[in-house]
Amino acid sequence: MSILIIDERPDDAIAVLTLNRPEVHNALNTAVLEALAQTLERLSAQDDINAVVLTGGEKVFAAGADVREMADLDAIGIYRDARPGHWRAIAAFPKPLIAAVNGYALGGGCELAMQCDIIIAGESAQFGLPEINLGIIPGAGGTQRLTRAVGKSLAMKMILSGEFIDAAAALDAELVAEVTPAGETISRACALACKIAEKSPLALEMAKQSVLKTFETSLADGLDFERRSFTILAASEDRKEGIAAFLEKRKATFKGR
Ligand code: CO8
Repeated sequence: MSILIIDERPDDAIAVLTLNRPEVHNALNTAVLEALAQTLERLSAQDDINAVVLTGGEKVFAAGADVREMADLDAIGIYRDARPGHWRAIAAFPKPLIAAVNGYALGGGCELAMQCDIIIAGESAQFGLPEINLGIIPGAGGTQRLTRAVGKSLAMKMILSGEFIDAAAALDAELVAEVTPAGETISRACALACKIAEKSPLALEMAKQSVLKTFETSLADGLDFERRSFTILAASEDRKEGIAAFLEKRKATFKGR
């Protein structure tokens, strides 16, 4: 059985990727991260896919880095590790990426969910960065992305104590966009992905880049980036089609040109 199940749905212009190492609670070893990075790189070049949903199991999204694999790495091994490259490739995916989280999203699993653009959580979801219990700290962006998502005090509490938060608290803290009833997380994430996938691929990519700039730049530079992206889109066929469809009271058909 594949460690990453890939379900491409070109009719809906989405793909659903499922982490599949249930025997170790979907622990993210190098092979899973490599498969995920390579799949996203391939999907980024595929015109019939405009959005991707990433999910795990019913009880566990992912319980973090594979502790057994990590245990054998010394400092030089970690320095030469292939995994940071895979994490960067995942972060560079240009299309909308939605995490559908049920159960535990811990350590690297929480970091993976936070690398997605939107998190939809089932009622059973639990988020945590328990690395402190192992005598280490988050190593795939957790200290940065959690703090930006939920603010300093809650991030400090979670990172310093290793305590988890449930789906309701994650919604309160704006770590997730929505909480769904049990059993509806993936269908809701797919419905949202389908809705997003109907939009102009160019506009989606530039909107994603512009929002992500918020975390990298000053307001002035971010506004400048947004303005340039807005201007570039004025040259697209999709903009003409979107405005014409609105004026003609019909549904737009975007081509990504
Ligand atoms: N790695 C490897 N195996 C794991 C992991 C993991 N992260 N999590 C669970 N497993 C395995 C267990 O060892 C167990 O295997 P076995 O049956 O052979 O003993 C099996 O999965 C089932 O686990 P449990 O029996 O523990 O199941 P429970 O339901 O009792 O508990 C928990 C579930 C709470 C999820 C518990 O398994 C747990 O606490 N897991 C570890 C969570 C954790 O510490 N995560 C952080 C890991 S460190 C990290 O993510 C750093 C990221 C840095 C990335 C850097 C990239 C460059």
